[in-house]
Amino acid sequence: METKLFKIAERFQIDGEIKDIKPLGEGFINDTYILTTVSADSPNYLMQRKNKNIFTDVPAMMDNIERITQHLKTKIHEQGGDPMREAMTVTKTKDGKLYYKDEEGEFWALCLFIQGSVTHEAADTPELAYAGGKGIGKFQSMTSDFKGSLKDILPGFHNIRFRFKQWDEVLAKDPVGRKKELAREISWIEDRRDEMLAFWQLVEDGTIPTRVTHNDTKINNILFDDKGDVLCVIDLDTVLSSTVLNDFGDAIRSYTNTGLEDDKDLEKVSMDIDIFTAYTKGYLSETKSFLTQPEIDHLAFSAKYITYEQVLRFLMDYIDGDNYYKIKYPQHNLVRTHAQYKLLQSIESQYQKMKEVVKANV
Ligand code: GN1
Ligand code: MG
Repeated sequence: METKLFKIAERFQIDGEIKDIKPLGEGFINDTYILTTVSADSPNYLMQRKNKNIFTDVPAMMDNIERITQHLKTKIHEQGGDPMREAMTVTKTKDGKLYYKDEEGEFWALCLFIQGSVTHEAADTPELAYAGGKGIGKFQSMTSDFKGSLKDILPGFHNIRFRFKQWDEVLAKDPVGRKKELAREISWIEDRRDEMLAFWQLVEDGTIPTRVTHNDTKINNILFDDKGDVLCVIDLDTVLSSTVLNDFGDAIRSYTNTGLEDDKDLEKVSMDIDIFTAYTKGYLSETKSFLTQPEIDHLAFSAKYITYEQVLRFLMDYIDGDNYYKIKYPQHNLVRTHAQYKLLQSIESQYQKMKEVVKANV
């Protein structure tokens, strides 16, 4: 594997001599490596094999990423910031492409590793949550005047009508016979179907506008500096045109969880209202000037929406026989389903309070 990785890396415009390439992190979708160079004066890189089963048009995805990062860099430059540290930089291949397709048909891409940056797996403090909220808010604010159009590389990604279509198909098929043991879990989804569709209807009829969105705003997709300030937003694979509410909701799903996304101990899982408050304050400090009233009115709801969608997606993958998410053990997707449902219940029970927090910060 090592030699193969070296061979692939050599296709790219790397500044310096490669020292080693090691696996990094635990993404569910792509395989990520950190490429270090020999000299301390040369940068290091993040190298990824993009999951071509999920991203069926990697060239279009990389094109989206490049256009957004170029837009961000221009903005950052105008505002006197450092475009190399405050935005991701895609490293091209020696023949000027944004990706390399190997002999096996796998797609690879490289970006610069930002020296001194750190990631967090959990928002342990309100300060960190506030900084994360500001980070996503800034990303949305800087892209709010993006004029180009993004290719829809993941049709229906956070679209619950589309997810129900997939859901209905998977349930009708029940390919591995798991449905019979899951009546309770299935009712969690069905009981809320209308409520979720009513929200999505507002996106479909334009009451809630569509803008540039990140679509995977987990805390580990933000780079911080060693002082805890946000440097930049990474993992732009899912940048799409959608509602910014998805980004807010997904961040709340990730930041405020007092347990793990796949916690087996449900006692540990709940929504921390202090973390919610801090994230919301940070987020709105950057976005309240351009968000519309319908967007603001649905911020708290978006946390329910995205967490619900995640329950559905994990459960659907379990019923489907575990084809989408990487799993570590046979029941993993079911454990994830239960943990995310516990989080959803906690969000639902604190919903009024969440709405008040939003109101107090606009
Ligand atoms: C996936 O790429 P990663 O692991 O950050 C998924 C998200 C889910 C998340 C659940 C393209 O994100 O939508 O919310 O897992 N990404 C894709 O943790 O499906
Ligand atoms: Mg990620």
